Amino acid sequence: MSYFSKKIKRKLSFDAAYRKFEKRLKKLGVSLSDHDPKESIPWDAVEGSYFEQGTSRYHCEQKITEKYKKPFRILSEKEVRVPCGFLGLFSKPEVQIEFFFPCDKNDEYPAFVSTVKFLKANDFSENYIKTILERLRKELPIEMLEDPDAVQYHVLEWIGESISINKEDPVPSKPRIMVLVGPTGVGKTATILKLAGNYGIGTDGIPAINVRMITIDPSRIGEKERLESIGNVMGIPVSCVDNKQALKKEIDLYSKEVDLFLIDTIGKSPKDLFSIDGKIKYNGMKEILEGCGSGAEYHLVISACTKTRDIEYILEKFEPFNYRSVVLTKMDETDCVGNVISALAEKRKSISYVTDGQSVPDNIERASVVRLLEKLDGFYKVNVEKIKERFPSEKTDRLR
Ligand SMILES: Nc1nc2c(ncn2[C@@H]2O[C@H](COP(=O)(O)OP(=O)(O)OP(=O)(O)O)[C@@H](O)[C@H]2O)c(=O)[nH]1
Ligand SMILES: [Mg+2]
Repeated sequence: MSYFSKKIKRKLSFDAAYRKFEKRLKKLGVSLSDHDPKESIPWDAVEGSYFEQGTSRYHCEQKITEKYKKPFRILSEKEVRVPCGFLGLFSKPEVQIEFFFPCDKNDEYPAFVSTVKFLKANDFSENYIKTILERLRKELPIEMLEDPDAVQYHVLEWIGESISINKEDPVPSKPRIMVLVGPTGVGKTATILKLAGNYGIGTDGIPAINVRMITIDPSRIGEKERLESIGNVMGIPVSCVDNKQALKKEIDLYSKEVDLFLIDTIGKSPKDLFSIDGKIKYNGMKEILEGCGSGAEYHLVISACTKTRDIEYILEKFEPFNYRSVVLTKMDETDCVGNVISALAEKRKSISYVTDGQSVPDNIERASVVRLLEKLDGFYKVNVEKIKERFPSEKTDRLR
């Protein structure tokens, strides 16, 4: 590409832009006082000017619109000669226009303003909002930016695409061993009981499978009794172990008859997970869990009410457990799930189950994109059926 045909793009100071515009108005015989006030440029809002070159003014306008997707105003237009032909010996005319973007925020497309409002209201992180706005600018044609419904649909579609759902193994290992780890009080034990109830009792005509619950926190006052008393009601046995060998022995002993082992663990603050030298301590819990063998699936339990920064911290600190996905609890206690969606998308983690209440075994379901999208304030303003078609649930039953 020759020097002359390269696009010239430079920023001028406000004063320079002002002087150029004033000159141009004079040339056209228009004084600032008789200039249409509706058309008048907010002088204090001129950011600096830019140049674009094309075969015609219309061509330049098209290029600017495509490139920046925001309103602009033209300051000047002139003809330039661009070298062409053999060795650039000839030249052809082109149009060069000088333009600027008014800083007035209200001049932004309403679609951008409403999208930011929607994402902020739903607690999405700053980074996530930036990424969505970038996609709006890059991927939607200008006509679509003027259609609020189309914009809202695409924003929801992109949010949906950023949610990753954990894929179940088509043929689950036998026995399947699920271990729930996570911070204190997030609902690990409650989730174990809900899973045990749904898999062990069977739902909606789906036959029950053999389930056994194991807690590795037998010393905790009341926790073992809680599991045992609810386990008794549901007819699901519970074992208690406190070391690696005992856990391995328990699994080996029942592995022929049990289809699913659900392992409840000790809740700990992520701050207590590591000693100063960075080694995992966690009261030896990781070591005890080695008794599950290498085929165990780890799921990290997180409350949906946690702040984005804390979620990111928890996701990171529990990484040594090599968890395959996240169980989101307490969805009933919050109306904002943007925090969770942002953090999980950023760390590329998938979700396996969501829970939404204290009732055992009812308040649990397999995670789905639509289940999370429906929690967003403003979801029902879009074409819900179209979103459901776009993100169909893989399974029709509740958990399997
Ligand atoms: N509202 C609501 N409460 C829940 C949900 N899941 C669990 N809980 C409640 O949260 C509280 C803590 O639940 P647990 O299951 O004891 O939490 P945990 O993670 O086992 O706690 P630790 O063992 O102490 O770490 C209990 O009162 C549960 O009933 C949920 O989805 N929604
Ligand atoms: Mg517990």
